[in-house]
Amino acid sequence: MANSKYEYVKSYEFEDEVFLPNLIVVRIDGRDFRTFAEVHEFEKPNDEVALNLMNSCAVSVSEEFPDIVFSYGFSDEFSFVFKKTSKFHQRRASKVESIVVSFFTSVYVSKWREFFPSKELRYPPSFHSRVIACATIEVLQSYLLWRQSSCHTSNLHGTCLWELVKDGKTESEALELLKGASKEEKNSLLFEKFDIIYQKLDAIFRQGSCILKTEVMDVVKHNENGSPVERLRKKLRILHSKNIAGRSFWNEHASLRNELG
Ligand code: DGT
Ligand code: MG
Ligand code: MG
Ligand code: MG
Ligand code: MG
Repeated sequence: MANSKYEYVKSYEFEDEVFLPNLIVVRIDGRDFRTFAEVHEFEKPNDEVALNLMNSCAVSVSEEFPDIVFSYGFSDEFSFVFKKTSKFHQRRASKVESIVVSFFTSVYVSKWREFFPSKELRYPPSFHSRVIACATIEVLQSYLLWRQSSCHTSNLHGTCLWELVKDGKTESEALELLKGASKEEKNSLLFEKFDIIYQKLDAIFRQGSCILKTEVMDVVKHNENGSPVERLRKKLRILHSKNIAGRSFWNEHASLRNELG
């Protein structure tokens, strides 16, 4: 009903445009995934299939919304970074985050069977989301450093915890043992007691996953004489890089800097 006398309520909508020069980052995170992982018998501390499902959903999100130029995730979370000049939904935080989180969630459900063909999805998962407005690329790098350190900390802790439990401790005994232990102490516990060199564990667990657009030469067709015709194409790649906030990562991916700086 256009011009209805009730339309004045529209002016009560919450104004939440993320103004330039801020970069828009959306982080989604599984709601009560502790229970979800328990009910679906995910491997502890890391279920590689579940992580691959998360990564595959993040790739779908990046394909669906080309303004997303970079994303980083581990455990039950993913952060999506929009290019600086994005005008996606007039940069309205509530619109942007709700679109990302609802799309991610429905892809998670649709892909479940592909990743867990013999595991029933017992109940519908949900994810929460928030927007982080990063004023500069340096703030974004600090944000990424923070998330990747959380990945390290929680993975190191989780690896120790479940090794102790496998070794016969109860969960609360193991937690008590790990209370206040430093990173170094946890590393030596793994090495001395369980023969595990933490640095040798799979990078996907230690570093998390990032999704980047990279330019690759793709064969688009073959000539009559059989020689391949190549074109430069943007392709999404999943990497488990260390120190995604560091200089060498950002030098290596200079095009990212252009889209974000
Ligand atoms: P929230 O986010 O506040 O609603 O609550 P949670 O329970 O999702 O807590 P959060 O996000 O801080 O931590 C993620 C939880 O998900 C954590 O309890 C471990 C669990 N989780 C995530 N990935 C895996 C996995 O691969 N295997 C197992 N066993 N658990 C996982
Ligand atoms: Mg969660
Ligand atoms: Mg929490
Ligand atoms: Mg989480
Ligand atoms: Mg509508």
